[in-house]
Amino acid sequence: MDTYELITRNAEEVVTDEEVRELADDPAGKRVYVGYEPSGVLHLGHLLTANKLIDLQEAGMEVVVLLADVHAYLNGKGTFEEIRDTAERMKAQFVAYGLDESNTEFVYGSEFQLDEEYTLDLHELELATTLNRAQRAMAEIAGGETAKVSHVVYPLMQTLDIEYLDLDLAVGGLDQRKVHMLAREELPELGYDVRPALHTPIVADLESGEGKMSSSEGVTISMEDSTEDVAEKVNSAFCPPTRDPEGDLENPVLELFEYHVFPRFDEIIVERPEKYGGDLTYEEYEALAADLESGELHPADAKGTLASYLDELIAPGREKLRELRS
Ligand code: IYR
Repeated sequence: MDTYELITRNAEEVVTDEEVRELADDPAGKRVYVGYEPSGVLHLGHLLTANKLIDLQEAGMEVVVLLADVHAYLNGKGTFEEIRDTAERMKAQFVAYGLDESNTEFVYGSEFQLDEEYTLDLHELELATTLNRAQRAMAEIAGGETAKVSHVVYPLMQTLDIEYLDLDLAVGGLDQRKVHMLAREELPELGYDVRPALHTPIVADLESGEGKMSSSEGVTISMEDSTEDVAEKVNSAFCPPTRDPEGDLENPVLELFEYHVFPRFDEIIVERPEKYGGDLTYEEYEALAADLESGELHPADAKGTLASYLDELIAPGREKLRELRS
């Protein structure tokens, strides 16, 4: 796979393609980041962007994980102390998942976001941005109808993070796109450069195939799940024998194979008894999806296989959590 392909595989959107191509021409030492509000346990939503970070490490880039403690505080996620404790646990789970500490820089937001220079830049951005503009940027993250002042400060700080962490590329789920668009507009106002962004898709809810999979609503898989929990959740997932179900529906089982399993394993083996045709081996997502559509691969076999690979991916993080709690 060439570097541009590796950088952009499974991305839903890059802004702009031209800027990302330029990065792909000379990726060594370029700094990329994702920021996460610390929350209890890692779930598949966090792991989707973490997979992208692993791709970018493989492409030779330097990865920064921002443990966005101040952002979580602004978003009402608890006392500052609670958030810091959660961030520690979150970091340990990322490391267990494969973001090795020797080539990943973990930064707490509070390490630089409370400095005088940052604060004065923030106030300058507050002056330069209308309330309406900042609120629109947050539409898919938090705030809504009852937004607090903190919710409009939040995207302006996320904008400044890109400059203060000296980044070349910002990565996030598609729900971060409006903040990244705001950053593209506002950074030049302060005399700073515009940076490209890369957005990962939002995976559909496991049970319904609709909307988005999240920890707050519907079913997701997290590092707290046992092997049996994973098997049960995947087993009750929506999995029609097509990659493109009608209307707004998605096939979440195929999405999980595409975004979570294939990027992390060289080959996928579906174990089947001889009388049902014996084992199937796949090196590429496309081949598996095609077999599900043609009927060669039964949804039940696809689910069983998905559950065991997902279980393998979360096992080290689950172990780490147990250790931290004992
Ligand atoms: N807005 C993110 C958290 C976050 C991301 C980045 I990139 C930052 O610089 C700061 C915060 C979320 O919704 O989780």
